Amino acid sequence: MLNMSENKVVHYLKDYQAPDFAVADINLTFSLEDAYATVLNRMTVVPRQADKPCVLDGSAELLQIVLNGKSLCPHEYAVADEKLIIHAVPDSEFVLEITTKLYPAQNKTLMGLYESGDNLYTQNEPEGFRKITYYFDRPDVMSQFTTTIIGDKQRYPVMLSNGNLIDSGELDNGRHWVCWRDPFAKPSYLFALVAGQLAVLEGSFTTRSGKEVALKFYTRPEDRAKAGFALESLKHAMQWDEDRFNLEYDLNIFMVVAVSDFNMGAMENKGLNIFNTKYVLASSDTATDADFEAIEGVIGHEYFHNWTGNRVTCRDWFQLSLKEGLTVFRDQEFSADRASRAVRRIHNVRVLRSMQFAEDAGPMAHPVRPASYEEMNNFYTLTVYEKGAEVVRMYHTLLGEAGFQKGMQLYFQRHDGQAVTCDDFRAAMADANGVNLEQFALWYSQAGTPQIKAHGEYDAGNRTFSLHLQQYIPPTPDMADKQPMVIPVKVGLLGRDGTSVVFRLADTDAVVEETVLVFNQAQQTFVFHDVAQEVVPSLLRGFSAPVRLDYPYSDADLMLLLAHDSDSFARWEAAQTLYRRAVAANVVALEANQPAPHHAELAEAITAALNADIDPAYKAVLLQVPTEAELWEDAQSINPELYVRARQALLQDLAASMEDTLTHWRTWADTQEQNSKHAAPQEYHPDLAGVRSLRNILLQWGVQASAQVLQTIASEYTQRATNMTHEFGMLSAINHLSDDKRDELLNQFAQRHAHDDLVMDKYFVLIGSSQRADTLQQVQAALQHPAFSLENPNKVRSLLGSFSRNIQHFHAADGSGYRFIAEHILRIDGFNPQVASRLVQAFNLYGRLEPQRKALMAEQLQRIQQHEGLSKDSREIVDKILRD
Ligand code: B3K
Ligand code: ZN
Repeated sequence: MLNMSENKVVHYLKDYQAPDFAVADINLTFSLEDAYATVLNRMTVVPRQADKPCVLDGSAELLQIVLNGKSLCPHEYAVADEKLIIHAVPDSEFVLEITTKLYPAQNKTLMGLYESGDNLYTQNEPEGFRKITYYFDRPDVMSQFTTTIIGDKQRYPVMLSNGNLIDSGELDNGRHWVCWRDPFAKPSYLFALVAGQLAVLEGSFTTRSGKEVALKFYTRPEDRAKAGFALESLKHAMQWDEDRFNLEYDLNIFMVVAVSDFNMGAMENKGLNIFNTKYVLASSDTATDADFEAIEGVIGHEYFHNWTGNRVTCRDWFQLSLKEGLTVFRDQEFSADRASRAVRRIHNVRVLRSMQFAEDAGPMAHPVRPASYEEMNNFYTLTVYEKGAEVVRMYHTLLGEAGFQKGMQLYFQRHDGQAVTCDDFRAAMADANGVNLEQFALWYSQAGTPQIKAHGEYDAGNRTFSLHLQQYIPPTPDMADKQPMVIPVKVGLLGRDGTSVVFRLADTDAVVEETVLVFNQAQQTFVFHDVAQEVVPSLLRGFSAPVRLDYPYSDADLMLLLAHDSDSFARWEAAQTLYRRAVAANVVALEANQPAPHHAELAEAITAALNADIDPAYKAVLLQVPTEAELWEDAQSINPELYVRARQALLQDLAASMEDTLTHWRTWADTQEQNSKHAAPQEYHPDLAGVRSLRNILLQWGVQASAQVLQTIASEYTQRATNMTHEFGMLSAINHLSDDKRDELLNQFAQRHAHDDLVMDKYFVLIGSSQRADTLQQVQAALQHPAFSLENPNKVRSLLGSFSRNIQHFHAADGSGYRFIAEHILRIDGFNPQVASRLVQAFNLYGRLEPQRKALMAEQLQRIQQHEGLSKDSREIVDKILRD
């Protein structure tokens, strides 16, 4: 049922119904003209039940409908609310031919078929295909697509679609045609078309069964040389999927097209991935090491979708995490197997905790499998992706690598070629391993971050350590009362001297150093036997579940874990907890108008960690103080600026105590790079990336400790700026300083890279995220910069997105930040609702703000809500926020 109150259409998971029609095959013919395109869609439709009206999704200009060769008269069909209803269709197979007319140059939504530069691209997930033609635009209708494209040879020399090129030819008037056929049945959201003037970088990969796959990367001609790293990443991904998941590529060609106007990162269309240029193009003088890593990760992610998403797809959009959570888990594992597993894990946890936990604690909280939505585009969220990946990781933690792979095999055996649900995935995991995963289903249906309260005691007489755990899942707007979940808690024990202490669990004879407790009741006590000495537990190792865990450690316990824990996550987490406590103490002091306290012991502990014999990339993450969102967690009546000041005060205090250590390691990092055994040390390489990430965070701390560091940066700038990791690192370190030198260097940067779209994005990020007092003015000025465009999502995300996350300025006490962002949301919403509604989520903290800011924010939210013609995308979000 649809809920039509307030003119809203709400879609509910509980209302799912199987489609009334199947499509045996679909033939699309695109004729590309100067100012428009026509699309002839000829499909063979098979009714699954008699007497059902044929309802197709679509919003394109409709030119003609032909049913079994006979053109339909207007009284034989109706068009309304993005639906085409054909009143009477035959009970058995029939052929439907629908012609539509599209205007790609005017399509600024970047969904459906649109123009960017002079080329044409598509984006159809989740519901873009209905902008192209009338179809059963839902993922459980899968069909074989054949696509013919006809266009001018000069303007569209390259014309691509899914599958294999089966034919092509010349026409009169300088036109030509191509025909592509995809042998694999797929839903409409995986359809893609690209046409235009594009250069190609080619490679090849031989699969384990000996099939040679042509790899083709299409870019603007001037960008071709920058696609080399992405091409190599693709080969690594293809190899890895064979080695780790036993999955081989299935077509003879794999194409990637890079486009600069794109609503998201990339799209896994069958055989024809379309990518934001940001995740394809890189050279070491224009891309940072982090950019290289992101490219490898996203190339992997989209490639891995070929099996987890395309071969087995989602029954409906509520099941999105079936493909996204699983594919994020796979790309995380790919990156971790490539290099620095420990640091990658920490990076993923940091994103989850600072962003997904915030989502879970706000108005948009929803389960990994949402129960309802108004606009599906709003549900491509951190919860579906990142928490979804944690849910998949928990199967892995509970079943082990071998058990997990058995589950994957059964999943493909059962469901290859089908559109299925998260329950089907869970059933495959359970059945392949002969285990019951009923309770595990709650991870898909209950929103909110579970909280674990833990405490423990050692009994010297019985040589036992008892760990008491209690779980609580906070209410979310969609659900008040929650059931206890299955939470894998990985645990080890450390003695007072920092060594690992072995133990035995009650039901076994095995003496072990580590175990995964299956915590599945509201409260539970786990007893560790034969524990030889008093211990400090190391909990939630590897971040074994997406929960908050609170154990009453003393600071000394945490320092012990920080110095000795063999689990790299738990060791890092000890430092995070110490930082959190220190900032909390600063908040209390600042609130009482007292100076923030000095944290001498913490400085000593961090110094010792820096001086320990550990990987430089790991040292770098140890120096990351939790983000403000992690610091305020689920607090109420938040004054965001107070947290910025308290965090800043901690950084200054620690940096001042550690100045010599910081300088020492910075010099060390320089020597490492200079004496590197790598032939081209300026290029991306995981080892050097680790060294550079350490150097850059040391620079950030260094700037806090001494003004001298700015001078050093200024004097070294030109020489180091040949490498973007250094250049961006230096600019980030000085970005908050009010010194004129900062502006000078930033302007120099903008002038030097004016021609490079992706580097200019970095310039806009720096402007939008600065803590300088004049940031809003600088952002306003940047809107006029010739490289800026409100129509380009990368630009909006760089400048306005970063400003909306700039705690100090977005939450300025006078409301100027809220007003500015609201104004721009309304400008963007008129032509690109998806980008606008992302920006609306900057206001998610509304319900938890202190009263004055809350009132200022309410004004702007109401202004958005009352805006005439507001998109349903933005409306869904703003309504939810104001209800909070
Ligand atoms: N599946 C796409 C995301 C589509 C987003 C639509 N708003 C990319 C990905 O997750 O791989
Ligand atoms: Zn994905």
